[in-house]
Amino acid sequence: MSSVLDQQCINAIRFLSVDMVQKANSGHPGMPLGAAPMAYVLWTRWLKYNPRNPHWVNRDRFVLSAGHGSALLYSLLHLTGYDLSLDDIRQFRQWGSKTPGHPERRHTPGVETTTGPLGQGMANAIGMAIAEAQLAARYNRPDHVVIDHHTFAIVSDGDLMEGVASEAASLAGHLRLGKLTCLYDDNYVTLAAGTDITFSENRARRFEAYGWHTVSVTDGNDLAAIDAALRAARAETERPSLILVRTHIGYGSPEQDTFKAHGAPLGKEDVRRTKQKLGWPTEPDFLIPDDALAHFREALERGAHDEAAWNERMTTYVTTFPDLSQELQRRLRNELPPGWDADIPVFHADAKGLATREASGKVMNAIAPRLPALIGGSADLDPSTKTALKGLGDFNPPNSKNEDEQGSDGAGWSYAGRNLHFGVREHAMGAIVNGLAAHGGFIPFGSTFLIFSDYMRPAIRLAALMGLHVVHVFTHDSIALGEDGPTHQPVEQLAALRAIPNLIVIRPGDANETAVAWRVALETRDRPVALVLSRQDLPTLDRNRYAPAEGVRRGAYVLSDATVGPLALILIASGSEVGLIVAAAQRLQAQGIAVRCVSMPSWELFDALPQFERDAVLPPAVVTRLVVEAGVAQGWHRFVGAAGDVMSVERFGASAPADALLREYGFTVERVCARAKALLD
Ligand SMILES: Cc1ncc(C[n+]2csc(CCOP(=O)(O)OP(=O)(O)O)c2C)c(N)n1
Repeated sequence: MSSVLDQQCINAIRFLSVDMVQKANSGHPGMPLGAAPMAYVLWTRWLKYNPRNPHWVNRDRFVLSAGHGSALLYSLLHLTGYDLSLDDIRQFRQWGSKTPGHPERRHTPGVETTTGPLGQGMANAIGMAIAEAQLAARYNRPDHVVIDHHTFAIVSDGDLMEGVASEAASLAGHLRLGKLTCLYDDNYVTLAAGTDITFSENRARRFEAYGWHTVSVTDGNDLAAIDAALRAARAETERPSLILVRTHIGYGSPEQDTFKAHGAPLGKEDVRRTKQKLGWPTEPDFLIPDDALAHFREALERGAHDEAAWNERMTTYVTTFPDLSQELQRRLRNELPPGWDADIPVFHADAKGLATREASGKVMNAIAPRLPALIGGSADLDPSTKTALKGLGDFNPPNSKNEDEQGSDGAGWSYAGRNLHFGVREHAMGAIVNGLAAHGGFIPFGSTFLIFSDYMRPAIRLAALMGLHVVHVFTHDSIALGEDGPTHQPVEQLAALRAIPNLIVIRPGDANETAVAWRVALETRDRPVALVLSRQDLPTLDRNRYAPAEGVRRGAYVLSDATVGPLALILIASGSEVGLIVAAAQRLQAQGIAVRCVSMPSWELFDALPQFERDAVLPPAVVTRLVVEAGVAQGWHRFVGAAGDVMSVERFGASAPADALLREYGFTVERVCARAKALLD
């Protein structure tokens, strides 16, 4: 039985949301109307948070995966006392407001992750639950539990339909993330239809098959049943829980149970009728009864108390485990430990050289023991991407030691393990590393072939939008991967990644550039970085002869310069083509052509330089410029100008050995020299 006060509180959530949407004349009233009761029970009885300190480390994480229901979240944040005023609520979806169309991390206090693209939030929540499990396993000690929180998400039909959430849910079940609970707003309606025309599998059984614990609540207005389901989820420590709550989209409105209630303001008249139907005063708008507000604001005292209790535990922990606590706190402050880079190798000049993926693997393994925040893995490709952190354990549930330990790094299976095995789930990997980064305490990395960055692009984009510090390791970066053929050979992927704002893409040209690229990737605290690496060996340049690889930090730098005469030509390349332009430059130089070689691993880093520094690398007076890159030319023209040229790949690759492909596609010293001369002519 719910009390009058409960009903008041629930209706306060409902009608704040409805009024927000109505005033903005834009937004989604249906979901908050139906989901308000479950949100109310969760936020007043179960969720642990301190509205005065949204960054409290040990808070429960809450993700509104159905981000279109943002009005619901803003209502909760305002009512419980976060720094989100009624004025902010009134400014829903307006320019410069703290209440954007969909929840945005770093924009609104209390919003943990940016949601809206369906499925992502649920997968982020799974990343957050992994984060909690890993930190708890590494830092908690008997009687000294400092990391101990739950992760909750409200998910919708759209979330459960999307592949990314399905991939992540499958992994969450396998990983037995018992402290994760998803409340499913099971309302049988999506944006454009009833679910009966698209979505008819038994969702509970599907999640049970994934290894989840499920509970059904047949009436989404039954607070006692929702509460009991949350209690059952809390009691279940071995499996993640999905609570299927039968709700009604647009509850109480004339359009209840239809898709018309999903994503459009109800309209003045229907707002009035809905308020009347649910026993709510029709005036004024944005009404919050004092009793309801007082009840919600109990969260302030509860939160302050919970955080104070945790602070006490932390104080004891700090004195009992000074080293551990220092490490933990440094991680939570997002700082690199002193000496983290002390073991990064220097690679000696070598004409045969090594693949940049190999160099990357060596660098990662030199850094990882000194940098506990570095955790990650690949989508079933680490033998190829070289991203395994040797001897640092595999992340899997305790006592799950598989009989068949294929793929193990050999140092044991536990939640303290730092190698995450994502399985063949690129999209979930992208969203899960976002969840780890959003949680805090991690510099997560994910890895796959560059071609499959397409499979995780939505998550990469969101990392860039959120400014999350994650590192992507993309190997097999061009047609030169060889025999696997055009399905595996990236052509347009580099351009596609460079097109994402706020993502740093680095394609290093040799082993030492790779080492610097990793430094940049780890020192960058406020955005994602994609490292793009070769499968094939690349010569390690002699840095006594060529400029230091530190030039990577500037995005582009002069590797070698004309020794005689005024500069006639600039050759520019990234990654595996750097060695090619270096060889071509030698030949052209021998023929008396004054040529400069520029290694340009990162457009974004270069673009960040002041104009005069960019001009020093690419002098405006020298217009004869040739770019060589084994990918589409798109975007390079702004660096070569109208008088320049780009040697690129403007069609799909082919199945053949790498040498043959490079020859057939024109990536030879002869062809580079010929193209350069044609330009000069
Ligand atoms: C990846 C993605 N595709 C499409 C959309 C557009 N969209 C927003 S909500 C929605 C479906 C809504 O259905 P449901 O998830 O059941 O939410 P409800 O209608 O119950 O509010 C769609 C297709 C989106 N936000 N994200």
